[in-house]
Amino acid sequence: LNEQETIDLPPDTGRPLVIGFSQVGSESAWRAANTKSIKEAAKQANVELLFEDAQQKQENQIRAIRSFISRKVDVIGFSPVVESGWGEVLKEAKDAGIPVIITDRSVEVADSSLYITLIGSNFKEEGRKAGKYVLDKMRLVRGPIHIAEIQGTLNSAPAIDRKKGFEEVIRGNHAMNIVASDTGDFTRESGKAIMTRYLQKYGRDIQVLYSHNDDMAFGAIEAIEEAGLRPGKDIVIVSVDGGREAFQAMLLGKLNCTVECNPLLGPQLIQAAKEVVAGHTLPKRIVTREGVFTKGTAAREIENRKY
Ligand code: GYE
Repeated sequence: LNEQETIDLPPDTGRPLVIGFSQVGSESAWRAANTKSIKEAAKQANVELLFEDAQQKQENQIRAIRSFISRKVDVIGFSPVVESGWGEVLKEAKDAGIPVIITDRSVEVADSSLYITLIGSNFKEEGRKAGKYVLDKMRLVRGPIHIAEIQGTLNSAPAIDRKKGFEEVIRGNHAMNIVASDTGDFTRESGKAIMTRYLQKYGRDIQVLYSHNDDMAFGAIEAIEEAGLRPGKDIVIVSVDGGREAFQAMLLGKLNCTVECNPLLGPQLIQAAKEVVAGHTLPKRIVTREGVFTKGTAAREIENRKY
């Protein structure tokens, strides 16, 4: 170790770092992979992790954060289910001198000093990537093109931004029309229910489905098959996340494209927590690197999938 590094080391308190983490829920395969990544990274680093699953309810997250404050954890981590309504509880953490690291979903707060950093994806960019795929895929089809959208959880950062990014790109082509856009909860169940309703209302008029995550797309695929249509053929389907099951669906020809959203944030979270406790300054935003995969590249890529 050189001198610089020794100076930066935290005082050795003789006890492991304690992190309280409030997770959104267990709504999707993405979330399961994210939870596993965080737990494994904590274990590997010998960090004591207090883990709470909020079951997609903001009040549960606020309660968990308050309990972490009263237990005097070293660092609080959390993935906010919705964007707004965090000012008060984050102020409580700040007043208690506990640094907060946000992962995955962003918060909307007037005072950005209420958290240290946000580690996660650029959801608007994911929406743009999905939009670009649709523009390209449908370029030879005569318009108007009817697009159905299944949004993620109402007021969640990924639902807001995946919608915005997608619209921004398809707006450039007047043939593209979003004819239906309902809010689901990022679950397979709600994806199926919403798609069933869309099909009852629009039937064969829907040419494209944009789903804000894989799980809702899988539910929609079931609904499309039950209606006697061929997912991936009669309806072009693009989703976000890029989990293994999406690759399997692409290999079966039922899903056309998935935009990657990497859930494996555990190592970065633990690293950031250690650095913050050591007194290092972190960038306000740490963005994960991601790609786009289609039916054409699925066979080559599926072996590399870690989630
Ligand atoms: O896309 C979805 C999950 O916040 C990025 O939440 C995450 C999203 C992910 O339920 O599958």
